Parts: sequence; structure tokens; C-alpha cells
Amino acid sequence: METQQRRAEAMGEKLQPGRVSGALSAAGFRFGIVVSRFNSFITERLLAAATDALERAGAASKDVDVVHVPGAFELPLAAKKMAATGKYDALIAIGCVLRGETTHYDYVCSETARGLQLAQMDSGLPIMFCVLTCDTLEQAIERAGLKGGNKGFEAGLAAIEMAQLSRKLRASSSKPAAAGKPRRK
Ligand code: INI
Repeated sequence: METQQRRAEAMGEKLQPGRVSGALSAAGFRFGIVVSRFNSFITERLLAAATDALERAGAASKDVDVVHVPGAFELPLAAKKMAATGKYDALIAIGCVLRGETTHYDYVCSETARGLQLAQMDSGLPIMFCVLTCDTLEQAIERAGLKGGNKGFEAGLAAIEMAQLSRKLRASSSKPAAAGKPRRK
């Protein structure tokens, strides 16, 4: 066991994997934010924190668009249409779904998540999932600026990182493979 561990450590020293990650600078990137009006008491706080994160990281006002939709259920279609404009490096979808007495909540949550993931995968544009799905208003408030931090700010940072990462990965995928090193199939 001990020998195995030592061997693994020795291999770890030799293996120097290439690491790719996105920096947290938003300058020169364009962001679209789609936000639902339903539960606006929460969603407007998430929106303020998301724009704060972008601004602090150097995004310019002209490079950030905000689009409002009625409820979380409408986020995926609006995000898909925004992605299709080709204007943005990343999108942030903001909503807040609160559990009620019926099963409506479950449909809105699952279709919103599914629709946003589909829009992201179909378009290839990073779309941040900043949709709170909470049992109570108190839980949502905690995540929109109180005990649980602000999920809007986190989504803003994630959008910047994914915009940067996408640009890097696009750039490296368009570079031809080095001579003598055949591409892995
Ligand atoms: N939309 C929300 O964003 N949050 C909710 O909590 C919510 N509830 O509970 O009903 C909600 N419903 C509206 C839905 O998103 C659509 O706007 C509506 O069904 C029209 O398509």
C-alpha cells in the first residue's frame, strides 16, 4: 500500500498536465442577462449582484444587456434567442421559483433547467444557471444577499470565467497540431 502511494506520488511529480482555466477579467467581453420578473423582489437583487460582479471585473456598460421575461419558464427561449444573435460571450439566466401548494413548481423548475441546458448545448454559448429553486421565501432571501451570499454575484463570476475559457478553448482548437505529433482520434 505504502509502496503504491509512493509510486503514485513519484508519478505525480513527473506528470505535468496542461491546465486551462479562465481568468476573472471581464474587459472586452460581452454579456447578456435574462431575468424573470416573477418574484422580482429576489430576482432584482440577483441581477444587481451579477452586474456588480461584471462591473468590478472590468466589463463596460455598453457590453452588458439585460432582458426581462415574465417568469422562469420563459428564460430558456429568451436565452436561446439571445445566443442566436452571436453578440455575447456568455449569458446569465436569473430566476426564482418558490414552491407552492401544487406541482406547478416542479414543472417550472425542471423545464427551466432543462431548457437552459439545451440552449447552452445547442448554441455552444455558456449560459449560467442563476435560478433559485426554494421551498420558502426566507431561503431565497438568504441566497440573494444574506447568509447564503448572493448567487447573482457567483453567476457573474462564473460567466466571466466561462467566457474566458471558451475563448481560450476556441483559440487552441483552431491551432494546427504540431508537426510530427499526430492528433489523437
Ligand atoms: N415563475 C417563476 O419564475 N417563479 C415562480 O415561483 C413561479 N410560480 O411559482 O408559479 C413562476 N411561474 C410562472 C411561470 O414561470 C411562467 O411565467 C408562466 O407559467 C407563464 O408561462
